[in-house]
Amino acid sequence: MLVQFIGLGYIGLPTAAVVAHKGVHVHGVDVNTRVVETINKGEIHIVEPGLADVVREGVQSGKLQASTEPTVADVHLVVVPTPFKGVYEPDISFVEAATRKVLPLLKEGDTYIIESTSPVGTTEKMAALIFRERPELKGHLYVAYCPERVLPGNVLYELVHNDRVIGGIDEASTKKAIEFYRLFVEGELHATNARTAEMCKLTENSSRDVQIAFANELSLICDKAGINVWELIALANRHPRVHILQPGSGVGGHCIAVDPWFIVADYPKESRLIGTAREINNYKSFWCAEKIKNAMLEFELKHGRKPLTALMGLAFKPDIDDLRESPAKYIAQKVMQSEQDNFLVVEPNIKEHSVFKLTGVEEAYENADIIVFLVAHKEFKTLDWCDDKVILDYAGVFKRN
Ligand code: SAJ
Repeated sequence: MLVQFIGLGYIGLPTAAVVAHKGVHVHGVDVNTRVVETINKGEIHIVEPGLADVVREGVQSGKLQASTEPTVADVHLVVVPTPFKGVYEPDISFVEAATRKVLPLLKEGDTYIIESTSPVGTTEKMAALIFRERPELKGHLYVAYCPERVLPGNVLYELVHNDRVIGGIDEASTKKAIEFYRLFVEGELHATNARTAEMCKLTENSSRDVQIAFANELSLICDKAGINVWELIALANRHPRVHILQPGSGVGGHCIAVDPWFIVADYPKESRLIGTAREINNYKSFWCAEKIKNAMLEFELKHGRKPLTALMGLAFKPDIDDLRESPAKYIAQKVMQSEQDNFLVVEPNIKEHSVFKLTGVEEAYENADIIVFLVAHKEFKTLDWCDDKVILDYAGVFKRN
């Protein structure tokens, strides 16, 4: 059996490597020649614990190889990005391009699976496209959707141990796709149809987004009411059926801040709560930036000089080096727009940044007049509270007002 992965990014490459590790031959395809060359050398182009070893082993054993061109295979997986176009409209052009590329190579009995996060109906659309171009395959090709649901940083474990939701365009397709995932997944494999599986992925991340929006809304209310939101949430969570998440400087990453729009774009009238939650979480970052600017002005009025402000954290969540779609980075850019001089920017998880000059944790904490916690990195939690500084804790580092 030969399994082909179209897209060797954060999900495609680890999955390809895990399948190869099970002794199956894997052909990986990526449009980026640098990615292909790196993998064929047994190296990796992304940061993920443990991945380098599995890829090296796969390439050395001859089970894993990469190319810019697809090949004839038995199982084809589409694991490419689905970004936005225009105003929060999902762009499935990469999924379509991958499908068109593999289309001439498909043969009777093959399985075609989409893993990319996709708007509802994408799998059916791709099936229609395939059968339009290759009508002889109708009834002889298995087509399914199975979303990835792994947490960056813990991908290799979660790929194997998480449950999977698998939905085919018909029952035979669902069964066939389940057989494939049994090769390497130890979690449960849940059968459904393609539309439900697509919606399930969007629902998981929208649910988290809505829950975080509730915490963020509470933080805005508590700021006005003079209540410590962290204490409030901890107390409310003592109720056996209440589980409130944590407020922060906004919601980032390439999934939770993105996927809800895939529902809103297609069902705008019905998805009012989901859309509002997105707005609340975005607004929280804007609000933090305004608060910082106000605190700086207040300081200047009181002390007759401009303050030195330390922005603590740039990553999109604690203890990672990933800055993409980061609310902390957005806030830093916003407050530093008109002047860069009176700021110290701290991000202990990266060495250097092309835009921000980085300062060490201790140095910034010691020298700044205003300390703004944007991310709750572990390096910040060991600092001592300072009464003589203005501390704006949007990440819950000290959980004090
Ligand atoms: N956040 C809060 N408060 C919280 C929890 C998180 O403000 O109480 C913020 C984080 O700081 C971050 C954002 O939310 O900015 C998202 O972080 P996350 O850890 O919740 O999730 P991601 O984006 O790293 O990964 C998510 C996961 N989905 C869910 O937990 C439902 C992961 O399982 C998915 O595979 C991934 O999205 C994806 O690819 O869709």
